[in-house]
Amino acid sequence: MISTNTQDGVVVLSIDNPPVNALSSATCVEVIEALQKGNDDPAVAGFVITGNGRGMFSGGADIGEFATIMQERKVNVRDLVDAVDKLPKPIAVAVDGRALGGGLELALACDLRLGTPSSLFGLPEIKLGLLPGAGGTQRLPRLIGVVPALEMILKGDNADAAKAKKIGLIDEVVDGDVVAAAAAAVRGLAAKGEKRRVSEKKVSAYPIYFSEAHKRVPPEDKGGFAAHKAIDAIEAAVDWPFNHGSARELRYFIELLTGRESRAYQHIFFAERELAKIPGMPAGTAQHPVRSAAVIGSGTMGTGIAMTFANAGIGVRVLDTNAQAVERGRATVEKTYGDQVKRGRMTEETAAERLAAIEFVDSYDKIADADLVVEAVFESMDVKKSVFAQLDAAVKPDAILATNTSTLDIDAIAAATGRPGQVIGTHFFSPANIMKLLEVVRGTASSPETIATSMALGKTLRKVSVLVGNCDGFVGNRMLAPYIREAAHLLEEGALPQEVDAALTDFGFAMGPFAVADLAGIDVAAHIRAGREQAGTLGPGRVPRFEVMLTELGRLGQKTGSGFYRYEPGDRKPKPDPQIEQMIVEESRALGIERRAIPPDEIVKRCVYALINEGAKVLADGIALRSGDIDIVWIYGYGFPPFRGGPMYYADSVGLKKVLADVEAFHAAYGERWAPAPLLAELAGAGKRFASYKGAQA
Ligand code: T1G
Repeated sequence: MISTNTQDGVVVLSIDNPPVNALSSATCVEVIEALQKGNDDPAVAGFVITGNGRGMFSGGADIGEFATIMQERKVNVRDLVDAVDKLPKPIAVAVDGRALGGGLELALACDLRLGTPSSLFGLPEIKLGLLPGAGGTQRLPRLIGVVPALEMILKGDNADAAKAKKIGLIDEVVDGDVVAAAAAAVRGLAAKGEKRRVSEKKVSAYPIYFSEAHKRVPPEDKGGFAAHKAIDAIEAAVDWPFNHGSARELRYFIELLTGRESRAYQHIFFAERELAKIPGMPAGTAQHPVRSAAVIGSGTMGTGIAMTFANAGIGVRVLDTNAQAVERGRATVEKTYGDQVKRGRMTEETAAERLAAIEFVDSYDKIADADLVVEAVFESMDVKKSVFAQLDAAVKPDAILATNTSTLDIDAIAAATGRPGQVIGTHFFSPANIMKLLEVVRGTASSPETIATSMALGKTLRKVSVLVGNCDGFVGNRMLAPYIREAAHLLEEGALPQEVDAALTDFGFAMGPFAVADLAGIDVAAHIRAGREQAGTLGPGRVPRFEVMLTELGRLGQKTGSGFYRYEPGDRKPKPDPQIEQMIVEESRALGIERRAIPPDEIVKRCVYALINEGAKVLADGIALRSGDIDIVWIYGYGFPPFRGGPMYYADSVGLKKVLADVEAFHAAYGERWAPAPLLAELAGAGKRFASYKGAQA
């Protein structure tokens, strides 16, 4: 796990613990022992710690050991950092790649930090519902100041070498042998009998920095628990001597580590890494290189997808035979990049490069050599079949043909071509250049190569790719239907849009279902409803029809200034509208429903349990490979609160027996739409969790 060599009196320790040089307990023990051995050797002047020379210094503490590290009181990163801090001889780190979490905290404990130009430095613990627990909250503010330390720890983003040098996080950027440079620097310190322990530095700050920081993070019960604790720990660094502040940090760290929130984030961390593991996919399945792409349709989704390719450095041609649509598309792309330059989020050069990578064309022969095509035209089966037939005729035989449909049958679309094995769904979420989720929808004929290429492409496009099966709405939209249906039933029974949305945003959703409906467009929901009504897949029993009523009133949502809410010109803030309240009350009267006050927790249970019940069916049908995949879809695509781990993880944390009992009660009260999913009943009966279900694969 570590190797050592001595360079002119300096012991160099190289950590090599694939895949990410996690500082597991065993690795920490080895490093501590090597330091003690060198310390006892009078010939040793000092130490350098470095990575494996393959672009990874350390990915931090071993997340896989979190569950046991406290119970078994195993040696851990904190012990290693303390051992370094107490070393009488000088020590430096030579960072060749990423130094994250405990890896950066180890570096902070050393006298000197040297990095290569490509090295990255970050404390991402907040993304795991934690704070830096190995001295980071005490040493970082001492080294770079309180305000930059708050920024780095509360955001959890990486600093590249140039920024790290600029903020004083590292001492030197070495374009060459960073280990040799570090060893020389250590020899220099040893010669002067000097050490530069960060723990001995003083730090000061105005209390207002902390009170203001508390205001900028979410409330403790809305995913902000770790952030508030991190701010308190950094404040302790200012108010107390190092050891006292450090003890405070440890207490907060243990509280978070054993807390519900961090366990949910750890679930998401590993669930995200499971996504690429596809059961039954032959090892070494070939992936086609995607060097050039094409997008059909220059509407909102088409241009968003085109920018996604350009942002990943892949040249893309956008085909649209409608000249106005092309002009609108071109204007959207230019405005998007122009705004990013204005906001300082992109340089003029990068914007020019991205714009140059997107070419608008008006005929199929101009996209004949694309490696992959994504169709993003109007959501109609006939339109899509005609486009795919033309693509099949025009585009080179080994190209992959993907559709961005959000609900339609992939197999039916594939059947319009002579290459169904190369047809697949790539369901982007609006705005496609922003939203991280990508549902990769496999058709019955989609070949392993087409699937592997599409999943890998998702990573290249910096998306979180989830492989899902082919059914009405795939995973996300299939579960969305009963969720928004239940929300509509709640309106009929006594709630108002703002009450339903408030209950669900209090639960932690980024937005409530009615604000989302207004954003997405009421006519889109009405169009999908009409399609399901025609196909007879609207679901058991009478389905509320508010989207139809609003469409008839021309209230299509934000784009028309009113939907379930009304909007002031230029203001996206939803405002309750008495007209809507009247419409809803009259609808209840027309349905003979006596309206009642509906408590927020009932609103949450009925909407979230509708998700969970459908999720259980999605899992049993093999449309999702794992319950964790469903959680990732809902967190990255639909704003489900990450601190609750996703709908299926949340159900497991509540306990399936309890969830089933409520679903059965809703079934008795509201009828067939609440028939408990057989898998939910089965797992609850067996005292099992969705996470343990390894059932039918898509
Ligand atoms: N511990 C254990 N396993 C890890 C790991 C870690 N820290 N990081 C990655 N892995 C596994 C991962 O599960 C996957 O396994 C494989 O490595 C490749 O990962 C005290 C407490 C480093 C940027 O939050 O962000 O230090 O699926 O697919 O895309 O304050 O992994 O192959 O079996 O993501 O090249 C803080 C987490 C820990 C960094 C590499 N550190 N890791 O990305 O590979 S908390 C983090 C990452 C801490 C201290 C606290 C990324 C990466 P498998 P990958 P990648």
